[in-house]
Order: sequence, then C-alpha cells, then structure tokens
Amino acid sequence: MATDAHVTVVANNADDWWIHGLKVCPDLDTVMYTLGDGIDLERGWGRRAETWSAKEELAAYGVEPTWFGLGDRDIATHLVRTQMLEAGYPLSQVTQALCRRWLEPAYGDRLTLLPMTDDRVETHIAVADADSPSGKRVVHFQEYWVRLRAEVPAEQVVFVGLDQTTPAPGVVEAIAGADLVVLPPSNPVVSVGTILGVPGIREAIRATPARVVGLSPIVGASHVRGMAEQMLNSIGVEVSAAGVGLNYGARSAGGVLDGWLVDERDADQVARLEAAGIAAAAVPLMMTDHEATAAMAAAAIELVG
Ligand code: FO1
Ligand code: CA
Repeated sequence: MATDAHVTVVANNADDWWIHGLKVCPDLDTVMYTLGDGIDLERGWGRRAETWSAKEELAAYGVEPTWFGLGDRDIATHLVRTQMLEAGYPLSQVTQALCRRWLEPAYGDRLTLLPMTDDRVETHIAVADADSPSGKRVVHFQEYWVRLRAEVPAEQVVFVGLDQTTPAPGVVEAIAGADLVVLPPSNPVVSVGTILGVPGIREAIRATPARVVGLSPIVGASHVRGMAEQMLNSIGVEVSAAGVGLNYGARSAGGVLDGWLVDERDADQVARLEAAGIAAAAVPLMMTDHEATAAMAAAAIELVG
C-alpha cells in the first residue's frame, strides 16, 4: 500500500457466535490475524503455531459442541474480547483494542478494521430435515459451515436482527470519504451481502463520490473457495461472474457497482456487464501469492480510475 494511503476494512460480523461463554468473531479475526501476520495460512483461520489443549480438555468433560474448536492462543483473543464486551464496550472499540496489538505496529493509523455493526446479528441457514414437522431446520451459520460442511442445500438464508442494526461508528464516514471502495471477491450472499444489508451501508455506497469496484468470487461456473454456489442457488442468482456482478447491479441503475473484474476465463461475460452499465475487464483473479493479489488490486484501480 502507498505509504500515505489509509485503508478501512469493514468486516461481516454476522458469522459471530457465542461458544463456551466466549464471543467468537471469525471474519474480524481472520482479517486481523492475516494482516497482522498471525494467521495459520493452511487453515485460513485461527492462529499459527496453535495448540489445542483446552479443546481436548473440554471434549474430555463431554462438553458440546466438539465440532467447533478454539485453539489455546485464539482463546486469549476471545477472553479479551468477551471481558471487554461484558464491561460494556461496543464491538468496534473492542476490535480497535485487539488491533492495537496486531495492526498498529506494522500500519500505524493507516489501517482501520471495523465490524459492519456494533449490534448483534446472526446468519442462520434453513436446511431440509425430514424429522421436523415443518420439513426444515434452522442452524447457525457456523453449524452449516463447520458441522454440515455446507454439503446440504441451503433452502433459505436468514439474517436474524439485520434490519434493526445500524452501521458501526466510522463505517459510513469511511465510505463517504473514500477515493475508492472495493467489494472483495468474498461470498456475495453471506459476507458482502450481509454488510450491504446493514441499513445505511448500501445507501452510503450508492452515494459516495468514490468509484466502486468489485472482484468476482466466481471463476468459470464455481466459487474459488468457500460456498458461494450453495448461497447463490438459495437466492436464485446465476452462478457466474456476470451473474454476481449483475446481481450487485450498476450504480447508474440503482445498484452498487461502477466496475466489476472477472477472471480471464470469463472474458466472454464482459460485454453483458458493460451492456448493463458496469465497466468490466477480464484479468487473472487467483490470489496465489501477494504479487498476484497486488496485481488484482492494481487492475481494479485501473478499471475505474
Ligand atoms: N472452521 C472450521 O472448519 N472448524 C473449526 O473448528 C473452526 C473454529 C474457528 C474458531 C475461531 C475462528 O475465528 C474461526 C473458526 N473456524 C473454524 C472458521 C470459521 O468457521 C470461518 O472462518 C468463517 O466463519 C467463515 O466465514
Ligand atoms: Ca464469513
């Protein structure tokens, strides 16, 4: 990043949940540990050089759930967060306190990590269940993702409490004052879609004088990682780079995008996007290393710059 650039990352916090009396915020922590160089790169979540004694001890007591594991190092983060929340601090201030350790040494005040909201909101997924009178069962996002491995079809996605939330302090201000807003190649339904569903955030993106550019999480007919396919099917959106871009929509037509990057393999979809008023280009979209990721960012800037 240019030395004078200021980056604000707004993270989804509807995947959060309480477990063993601790508040876990996976997306905030994944961003914090990744940018702070503490992430386990292979797993893509949690701490590097992790140990699992607490998890093993809990299992020995027969404490459920055993399918979701908190590492010993990671638990320290959750203890600090939970104590601060219980003392009355909002999540945005707790996040700032945690980032003092992880981000400040390397980035000073040039990088800010914010939860999308300080309010409680949870993503729940309805799945088919023959044993239930309604034929359905609703599980927390973590149960769908970790225990069920997103292997059963998601019939419906419910964001419990989302319409009652307000953006965390600094979120709308960062969007309004930005030179560029980037929608990352994350899940368009349960990550970016959740953030856009916080009343006021979509409106701020529609109104910002900054250019808004997104990167497709779909390459060919499938997601690069995660579970975008299952989620797009659940809301009836075409699983393709253009399908996702068109679902976000052109800012000129009531949507949120000025530009949309698709992978080279999807170059044939550029014309469809441009016809809908979205500037589009096809470039390599695999985050194989830092250089490839930096080239994606540069292409995004060039597209709408
Ligand atoms: N993912 C798993 O597949 N298994 C786990 O036991 C697990 C524990 C966990 C603990 C803390 C944390 O921050 C993330 C954790 N994750 C785990 C990943 C988590 O499910 C995902 O990062 C996201 O929620 C996906 O958006
Ligand atoms: Ca997530």
